[in-house]
Amino acid sequence: MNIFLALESTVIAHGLPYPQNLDTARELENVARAHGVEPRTIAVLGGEVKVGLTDAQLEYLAKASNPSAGSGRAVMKLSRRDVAIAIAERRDGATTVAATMWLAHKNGIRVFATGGIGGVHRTVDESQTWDVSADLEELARTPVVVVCAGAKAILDLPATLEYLETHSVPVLGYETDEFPAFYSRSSGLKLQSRVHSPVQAARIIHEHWKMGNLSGVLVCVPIPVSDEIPREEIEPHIKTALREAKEQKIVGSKLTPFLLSWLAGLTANQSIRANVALLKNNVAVASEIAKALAQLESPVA
Ligand code: PSU
Ligand code: MN
Repeated sequence: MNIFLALESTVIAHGLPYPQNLDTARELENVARAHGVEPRTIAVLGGEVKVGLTDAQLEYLAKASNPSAGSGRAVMKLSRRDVAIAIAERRDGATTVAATMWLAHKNGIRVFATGGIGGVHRTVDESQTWDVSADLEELARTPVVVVCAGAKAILDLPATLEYLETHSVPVLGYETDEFPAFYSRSSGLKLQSRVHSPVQAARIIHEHWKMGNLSGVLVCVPIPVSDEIPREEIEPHIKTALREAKEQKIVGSKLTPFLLSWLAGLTANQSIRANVALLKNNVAVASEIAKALAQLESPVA
């Protein structure tokens, strides 16, 4: 029986610069395969939902967002609400965590690996409105496991955790007691439950769904020690990026890509190396969870 792992495409088209995005997209698929799992990178191309991309399609998506290498056709950033628009208008689009979870679920895929989920954005001052990622809403209503390195550190992490609690989404720390902060291993925020193995995570996930819950489960894996950017080092850069976004009046779906690219500039690409490292690590853990879950659901005699 084949076991599948969903991968998102926003990180390729809007999260990382070319050519690191293409190398990373390929590497992530290879990490899954090395663990005996079939990767399925999800995107919309020419108005068609693709669950699994060919190497040429990965390359097309990675280059499209690059002004010098790309096709000149803008790739949309698709959250769940945007998918129908992309289909009707025959557009190309990269799927966020929210859209990827939903499309994975519709296609019978239960485990999904990403870098960091979207969450509740920070506000620099009271003149800004609240910005809450649709990723959180999707976790509340779609039964897919999302393996991540926490929520991006550019977000309001306490508020993001509160939201998940309100919406009854289990949040499991993988060999950690704390909600990881994407670039950094610790945030100071305690988690509800710590698991030490893919099998232990799979048992909780299995019971969660067996009881009829419709929500997803978030598994949080801290970035590997060797690639971590300590909190006190990244935090001043995040503050600078947030101030810049406010000054340039960047809002809505453009905000996350803007902040990530500013951080890359401010850290001389250290943030990109960290992002790639945690993605690979998450794909490895997610692949093992996918196998353990499949084993629980239909045990081989
Ligand atoms: N994590 C990354 N890079 C990214 C993203 C997450 O390391 O580019 C993307 C994901 O696709 C996530 C999206 O779903 O950013 C969140 O965007 P927003 O805050 O607009 O919902
Ligand atoms: Mn938003």
